[in-house]
Amino acid sequence: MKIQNYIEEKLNQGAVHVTLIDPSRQTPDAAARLTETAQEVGSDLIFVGGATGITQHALTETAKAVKERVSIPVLFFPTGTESISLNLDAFLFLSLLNSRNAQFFSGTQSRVAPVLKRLEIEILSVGYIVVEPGMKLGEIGEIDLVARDNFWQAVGYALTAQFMGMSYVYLEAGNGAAQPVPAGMIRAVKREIAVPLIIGGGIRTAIDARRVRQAGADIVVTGTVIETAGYRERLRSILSALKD
Ligand code: 1GP
Repeated sequence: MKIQNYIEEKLNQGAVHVTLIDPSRQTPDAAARLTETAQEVGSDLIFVGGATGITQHALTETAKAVKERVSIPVLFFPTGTESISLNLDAFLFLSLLNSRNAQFFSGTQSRVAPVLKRLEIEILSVGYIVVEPGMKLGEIGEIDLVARDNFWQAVGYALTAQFMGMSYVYLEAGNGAAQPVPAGMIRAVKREIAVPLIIGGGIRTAIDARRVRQAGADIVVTGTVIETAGYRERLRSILSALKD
């Protein structure tokens, strides 16, 4: 089944949860074990990627180890990194809509697109919008961050993504952010768009997860939480907040 159809089916049943695994943070084997736990507690998808410091070797080995261990789809999440993985189930074709640098908007993508076409890799096109604080991605992506109280600007970018024909809108507060994207902003964007809304960055607790879900997140991405002690229980409570 195509990944996009899989996501659509999952969305018909409720919110979708994604576990993000950063290959620079642990060995491939540890990454595989973490994602296996994520699958056990109910995660629907795995993203492999991260903003900085990912070597091609770590990425390839992590992608391979994770693929061997889990049966849920594993997607490549190419945020800012030069490394690339072509051996996963689909490729998130992200355009950083509020970057000042056209390389992040369409430049890098234009170099990889012919390869993706020839390899017949499934593409999920995503309008990626970075909201304060933006963290490392905000810096390396040369982002004009959307201010946390500027709901209208977030709506403008989200509608831009939709009008450009992108399949998903992704509001990102940044990996390791102290707080998720504000609920009011999620609500404002969700009211306006017709494509699924992905929310990531700073979601660590069941309360955070419930808040973003109730505000309108269709797909919720967590990363850091899997790197902390007691991650199985934390993830389990996030999943029950999203799925109940
Ligand atoms: C994915 O960058 C996020 O969108 C992950 O952020 O590590 O803060 O969960 P956290």
